[in-house]
Amino acid sequence: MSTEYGADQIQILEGLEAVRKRPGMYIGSTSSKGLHHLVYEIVDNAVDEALAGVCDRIEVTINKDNSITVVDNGRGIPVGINHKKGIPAVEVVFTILHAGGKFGGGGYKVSGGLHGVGASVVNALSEWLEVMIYQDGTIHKQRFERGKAVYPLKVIGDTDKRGTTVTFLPDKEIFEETVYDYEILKQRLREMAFLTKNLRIVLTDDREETKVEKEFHYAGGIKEYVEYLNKHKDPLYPEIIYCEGTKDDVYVEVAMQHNGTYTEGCYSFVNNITTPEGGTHLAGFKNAITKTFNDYARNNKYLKDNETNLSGEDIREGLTAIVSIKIPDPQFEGQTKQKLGNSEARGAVDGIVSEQLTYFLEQNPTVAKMILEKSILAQRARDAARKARDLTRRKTALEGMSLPGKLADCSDKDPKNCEIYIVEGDSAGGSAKTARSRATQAILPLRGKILNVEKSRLDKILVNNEIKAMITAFGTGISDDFDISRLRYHKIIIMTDADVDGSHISTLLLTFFYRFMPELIRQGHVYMAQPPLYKVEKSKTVKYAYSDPELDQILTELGRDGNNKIQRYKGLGEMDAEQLWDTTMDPEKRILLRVTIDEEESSEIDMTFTTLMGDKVEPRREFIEKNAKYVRNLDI
Ligand code: 1YM
Repeated sequence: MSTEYGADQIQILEGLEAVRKRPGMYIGSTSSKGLHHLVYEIVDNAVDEALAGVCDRIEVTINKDNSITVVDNGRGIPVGINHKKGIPAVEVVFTILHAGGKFGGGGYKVSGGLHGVGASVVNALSEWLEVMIYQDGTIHKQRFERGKAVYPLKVIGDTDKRGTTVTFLPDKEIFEETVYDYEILKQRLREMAFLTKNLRIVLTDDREETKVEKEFHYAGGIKEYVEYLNKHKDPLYPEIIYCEGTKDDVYVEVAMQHNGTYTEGCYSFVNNITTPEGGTHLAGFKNAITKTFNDYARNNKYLKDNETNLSGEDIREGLTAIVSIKIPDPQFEGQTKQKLGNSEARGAVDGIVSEQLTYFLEQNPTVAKMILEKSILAQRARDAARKARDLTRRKTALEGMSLPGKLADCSDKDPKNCEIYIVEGDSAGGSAKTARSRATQAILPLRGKILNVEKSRLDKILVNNEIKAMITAFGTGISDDFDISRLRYHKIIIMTDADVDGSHISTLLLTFFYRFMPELIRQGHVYMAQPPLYKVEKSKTVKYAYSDPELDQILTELGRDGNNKIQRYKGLGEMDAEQLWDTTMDPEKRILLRVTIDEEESSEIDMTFTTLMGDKVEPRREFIEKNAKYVRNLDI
């Protein structure tokens, strides 16, 4: 047992104590998100081995007790004594803060954002952690509890294998949530496998009766990633355009393909970490494709001398792209430290993509033709949309704000106090108008289904009456014109029936907001109302249940003696104004769910909207079946 504490060890313990005191500073949060970050920290070290070309298999297992085991077949963390600290290197890795960045340098260790803070943070935030190293014929092991070594590194046997195994149990004293979500890990591990060609990642969930196992292995790397993202969209051409090269020490890889939709899906990564806010690498990419396509269009007479250039947005309409770079010393900027700042990355991506894309277009004139024809249509639609918008803008300027006729506006003019209910159907809209608190609650009833924006361009969307009504009521404008400071209500509340149609309308509305006014969601202005599913009456007592378990609980409370009258609400229309107020609109009592976007998962969100709202029926059915438990919640 190591009971003698030298000065170094005291320092170590103080370091890890700091992590336990302020975990948020090291892993972002102690919610489910932070909990999952622990896994990525350990997996990142294993992926670094794969990037170094000395590891091709990583296994991640969720154990029955919600501990996590990560196994790799790399070189094994060094076990020799680190001379500076006087303890084995592996112990340094797990106990010294910021030792995540490898000593000696070299390789592409990530040092920005929440990542790369390393194994010592995971150790500090784990009830216990065990590491085993298979190296040079022997197995070494060490165990830690809340960051402290239980015993010094020891040899526990012989082996002919190579690699590192880490098992840890997140500390219940630290995390609000300690149950791992298989789906969340699955998504991130799939992404890592796409980004690291030829790495095999196996995820196993051992908590289930019959264990679940999934293997990710993509020989095509990011080319296969683009194929996957376009799976439910119709590709415009069969080829995946691919550029690769190294310039100024920056390794650049880009894969792209257009599809028939009107939305852009460009995702960028630095050293395998997603950069939702982009940065210099993404800017270099966008610049390269705008310039290259315009040059090609001029040289090949798609654009006449007197016609204006295609804009970047026109060219990126329906484009799915992955931009992935590896850079030795990434600098992250911005509030969330997720935006790449290195200027050499811009030049490297721009140079490599410009050169290789020019060559590709010359070799593939039919593909070039399809992309340019689509871009030119996009340009025309954008012009038409701009004219339509200018017209409405001039109108409002001349005639003052002309709010939609169906809107029952509130009297308070301070947006902070105001909310707008978007209500499905005229009859529910009527009850809501009677029920509301006139000072702060506005009601906008929508008739029937709104336009599916996933299948239309902006010019079509702008003539749709329901959509026009929302845009004018919100006051913000739309798309490039959007200005959050003009928002007239700080709460936008979607209120639909608790059935399939209602959830379809909610999804249509959310798709519209997500595609054309994403800031509304990002800044937390969009909510879903939760109408009750049941009303239970017994003599003078009236109770409402918002879920089946709640109904059960209420029936137990009231006594199950046959005198309970249960009414199942099929729609908002079945409630009178007073009931609607009591259950769904009274700010004192109602339940509102705030809609949020996890930027790190935007490629998955995009897939979900395409699956739900796109043209293909089969993937939609699959999605609904896979997510049946959620759909059932909506469709009782
Ligand atoms: C399941 C987690 O951590 N694998 C892992 C980590 C390291 C190495 C190999 C490694 C790196 C190097 C040399 C090097 C790390 N080593 C260090 C440090 N799997 C997991 N596999 N030899 C082995 O980068 O030079 C930190 S991580 F700092 F000790 F070298």
